[in-house]
Amino acid sequence: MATDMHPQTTPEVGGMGHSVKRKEDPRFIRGKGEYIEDVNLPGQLWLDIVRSPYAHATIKSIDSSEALKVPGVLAVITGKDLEGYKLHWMPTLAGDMQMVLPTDTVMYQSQEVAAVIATDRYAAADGVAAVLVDYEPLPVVVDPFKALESGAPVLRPDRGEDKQTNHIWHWESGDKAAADAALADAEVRIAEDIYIPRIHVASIETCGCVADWDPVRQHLDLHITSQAPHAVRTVIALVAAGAGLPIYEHNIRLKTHDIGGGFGGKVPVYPGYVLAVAASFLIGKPVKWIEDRSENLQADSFARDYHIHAEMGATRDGKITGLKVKTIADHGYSDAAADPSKFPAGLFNVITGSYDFDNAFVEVDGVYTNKPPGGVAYRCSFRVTEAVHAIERMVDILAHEIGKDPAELRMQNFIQPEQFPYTTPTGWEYDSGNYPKALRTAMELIDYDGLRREQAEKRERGELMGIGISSFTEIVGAGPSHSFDILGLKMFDSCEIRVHPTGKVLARLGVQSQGQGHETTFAQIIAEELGFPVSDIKIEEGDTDTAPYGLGTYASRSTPVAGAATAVAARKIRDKARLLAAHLLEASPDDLEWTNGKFSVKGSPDRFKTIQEIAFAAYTNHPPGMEAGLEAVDYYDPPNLTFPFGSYIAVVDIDKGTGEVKVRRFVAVDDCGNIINPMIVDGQIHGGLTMGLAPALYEEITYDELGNNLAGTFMDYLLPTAVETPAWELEKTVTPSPHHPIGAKGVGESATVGAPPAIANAEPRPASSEGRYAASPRRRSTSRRPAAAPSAATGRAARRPSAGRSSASSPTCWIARSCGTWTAGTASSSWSPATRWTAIRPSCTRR
Ligand code: MCN
Ligand code: CUN
Repeated sequence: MATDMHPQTTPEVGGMGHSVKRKEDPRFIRGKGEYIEDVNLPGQLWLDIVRSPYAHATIKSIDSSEALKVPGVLAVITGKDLEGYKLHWMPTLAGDMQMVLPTDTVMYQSQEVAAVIATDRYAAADGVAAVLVDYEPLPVVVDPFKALESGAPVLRPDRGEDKQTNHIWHWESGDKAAADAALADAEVRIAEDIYIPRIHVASIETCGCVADWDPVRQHLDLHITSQAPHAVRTVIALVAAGAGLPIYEHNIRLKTHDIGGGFGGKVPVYPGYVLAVAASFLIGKPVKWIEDRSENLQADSFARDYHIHAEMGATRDGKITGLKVKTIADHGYSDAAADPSKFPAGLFNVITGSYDFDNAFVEVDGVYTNKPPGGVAYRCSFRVTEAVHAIERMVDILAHEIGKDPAELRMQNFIQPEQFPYTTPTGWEYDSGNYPKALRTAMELIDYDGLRREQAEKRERGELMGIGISSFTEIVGAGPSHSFDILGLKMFDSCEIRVHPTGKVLARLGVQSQGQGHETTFAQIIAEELGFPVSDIKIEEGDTDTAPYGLGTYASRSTPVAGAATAVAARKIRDKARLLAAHLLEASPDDLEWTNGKFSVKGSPDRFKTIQEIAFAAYTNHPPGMEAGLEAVDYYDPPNLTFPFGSYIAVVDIDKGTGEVKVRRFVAVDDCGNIINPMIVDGQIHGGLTMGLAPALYEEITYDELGNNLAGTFMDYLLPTAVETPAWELEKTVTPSPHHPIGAKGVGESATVGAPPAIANAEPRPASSEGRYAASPRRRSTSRRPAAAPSAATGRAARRPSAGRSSASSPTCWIARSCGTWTAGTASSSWSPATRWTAIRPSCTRR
């Protein structure tokens, strides 16, 4: 792999730039990882949840009597029970309110209605089936545009008299007058409606917890799948205080264990967690709750669901002059997004992407519908995926409109390397970048010119082949704390390092790995800074009793923030080590120099002390007046975010007979600044690309007009497997972040953010399709299949009937249909996964 960064340490030390094997993997591949299902405490009870089959209904009554007769069932908790403790509603991370359990109205299909506590999981499930709930169905609002119409049922009457509407908030950014003027004056003006569908994180481990309230010690142990354990601990303490419960923050200990994937879905606080804590508090025994797969797909926080209308102006020659974007954000019945307080639409206003132009205006309106609450980022730094998709589609549409090659158009409009730091018209300061180099590298690697020739020849023969480009800019690493907080908690992060006398190291961080390899990469940062071999460094996260306070892992912030804290803490240790070495060598600290894990006297390289010798001296031979020990902690508040970027090129072949789309090649050139572990970064990109392929061709949660979730199982929610996944071809460029202590930028989400538009832009362009782009009819109906009747008004929501995985070849149809030039055989049925892809797929309005 070509990087400009060569390791400075030996492979034995394993500092930055070494592909050190992941320290966590031996336990994972031997099945010795520890997940919530592995936590079983003496006397533990089980909690299972009664869920609504209706998307909107009044609860007339809940009859628990039959359930309580089920052997093993101990209690049934309802919203009315919680109301007594003021625990039936809870705050969301976005500052809205969400029900823990409803007292009178259910707001989406699969919403929690009651909790059953039993001695084992099977008894709990039997109890759930025996709870009788009498519902009175209410009109359902599925479409966010209809939700805004006057006369639409007001879904959240609880919000106060001045807010009797389904409109949640309006947010805007940029200069509207300037953008309007630029568009009015533009020689070329294009418009497009883009729907980024609702998708859902489907981690291997679903969400769950074991809550263990000890009434004697007045102590809560909470084993939980959380990406942000400290923040959740604080939220629990605040909610408990509001309810008058004696659960204080110093008596709450969260432990995460190994988390089987997070991807943004384990940032929110779900009712199940609160119910388990409440049940344990009431009963005084440990209570376990863990979702099954369908509950996970039907009730946890979703991502995306953005209806975007974008307009772009440019000169006839292709210089972009302005951009205007209006978006409707469907948040379900509650805004439970994990967005920083100042950014209700996340970082969506990074929408000017990799391009240099002056005039942009973005506005977003949040809307309530009868769907699960949320708006988490699914491997996406607070809505950057939506932004990148919009700008990358618009640039391609512009290229097509003016008849310019999309690569050439990008090169023409890129922010140039010498323009960094670059301030965008919506106010972000990009730290560093070299966009032309990344695109050139990708074009060379894939033989872009050769492919365009091949495409032209194939077009002559009537064959369909597409080449799609995406040159994205990511925005990761929240803080800085002056702008970024969640529920008022500022977004800094932390690392504490302790060097033991024998030269072994324990470091603890405020972030939380869910599979990203932190035990390895943060050890590598310490190895780089201090010279201890990676094998001598233990990294711990996720125990709130021991780790320093931090805001957790999401938005690829661990390396940009906690990674910086790690480097700074290590440097504090090195500063003290210098004083210790000076004492041991009887030299002045200023006369010492640091190389390869030792301090030596300048000019006398054989007079030195290794870091291990210094560590021993810190406890055995430190000078008078100096504190013993070798420890440091750093709470790092980044001066800016980091802006990783990349250029992706996809080549797709479409079988005209079957409509099957094959991603033949996919080249991904990424730049995340200095790289800590090239192998781990490649792994992150492999996973991220697959998660980018997923929404482009396979994954989507849809609802029928009754609010039935049509993709609530893996039979309908098409997670790509190895079969659908092409062999990714990776390359890197290295443009260090100028403000990060080790020059690194985050990378965990880049590929998911950058990949979908590359695949969408790979739409083949038959000669006949050249011409006008205009706004396509907005997709107003989310119904794709006949409504499934809700199951009997008791117990769980209906499990969706299987649509079969026969759709493996159907997703291709969107490309066929979008061209409007020919029809694939599979595109005729009224519903197919294919037709979902009005979203990420290109507009079908060209004629
Ligand atoms: N890294 C590196 N060099 C860099 C940047 C990163 O070696 N220049 C390494 C890091 O040190 C870390 C990994 O790559 O081991 C990812 O780092 P970073 O980009 O800082 O992202 P985070 O650790 O904060 O992880 C969060 C990110 C997000 S937000 C999602 S969503 C996602 C992702 O990571 N969820 C994941 N990747 C995931 N990977 C797994 N296996 N499981 C998840 O749930
Ligand atoms: Cu963006 S999904 Mo990740 O931030 O946990």
